[in-house]
Amino acid sequence: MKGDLKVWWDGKFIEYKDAKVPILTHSLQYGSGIFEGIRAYKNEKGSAVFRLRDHIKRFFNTAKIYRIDLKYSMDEISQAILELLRINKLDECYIRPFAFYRDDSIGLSPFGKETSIYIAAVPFDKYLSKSSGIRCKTSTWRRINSKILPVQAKASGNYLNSLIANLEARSLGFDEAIMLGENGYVAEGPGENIFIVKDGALITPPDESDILLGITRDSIIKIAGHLGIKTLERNIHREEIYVADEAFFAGTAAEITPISSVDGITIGDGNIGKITSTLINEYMNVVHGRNEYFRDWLTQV
Ligand code: PY5
Repeated sequence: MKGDLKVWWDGKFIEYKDAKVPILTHSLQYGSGIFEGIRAYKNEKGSAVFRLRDHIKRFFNTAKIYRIDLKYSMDEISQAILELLRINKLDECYIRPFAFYRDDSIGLSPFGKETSIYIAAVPFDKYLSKSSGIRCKTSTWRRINSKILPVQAKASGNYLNSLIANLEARSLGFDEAIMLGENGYVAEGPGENIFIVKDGALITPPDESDILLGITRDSIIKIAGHLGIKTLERNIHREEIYVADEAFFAGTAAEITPISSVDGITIGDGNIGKITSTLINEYMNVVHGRNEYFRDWLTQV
């Protein structure tokens, strides 16, 4: 399937199968890649990329943190993404811009070494969703924090912390992990932000809780506000999820994924709650261009 796709690689469109790196590539050895995850959705005029500018801004911020010179402007990368979707004739897809140190010497320091960027776009359906909601486990692994790594940077290395938590949860028969921060409060999922619903309002961990400030999280807070649903950004105790009325994950890949149980405890009555389903419905309206109010979030392909 990917064999028929083209990717953008340092300014050129090439075949997916020709996009290869040496096995000793620095970013493969040491996790020094940086990336974004973006989705495009169909709408009545064709398709559009959701919150492209915000994702590109975060990509450039991550690059700055890791001293990667992207060599292209934000506008050039954005145009490359749109052109890639047109060339591959993709409407609904997942877009992965990735920058990395392509040096293949053994040394750890990438200082001053050459970098490359690629952009891949692939068809991608639901990430975690099951019609019934997912079963989560509180991880025994803590979420990384700002004393250890830049949590606002979307860097490959951060995802080993995500992966170890996900592997633990999956090997015990759960669908996904929930990670606590250093202080014991709820932080986020391995690749998703988390929300709970209590007494008609949303509660989500705040910026200070060392989460990745997700673009979906921000979209949900704004969409909920527009629907008259309040969001409190505050620390969440682990046990607050157990007694929440509803809970869900939010992320580009996960979109809005309802959580039906945590650590074997059923959330609410175990069915997808009213606020969660209202938000899923409105989020889908927004990304598919059926909500005029949030139309600026879409960049037409
Ligand atoms: N927290 C973490 C650790 C994430 O990796 C992600 C996104 C989010 C929160 C949500 O951020 P956003 O809403 O900006 O996407 N994860 C990626 C995604 O594309 C990768 C998942 C495999 O959703």
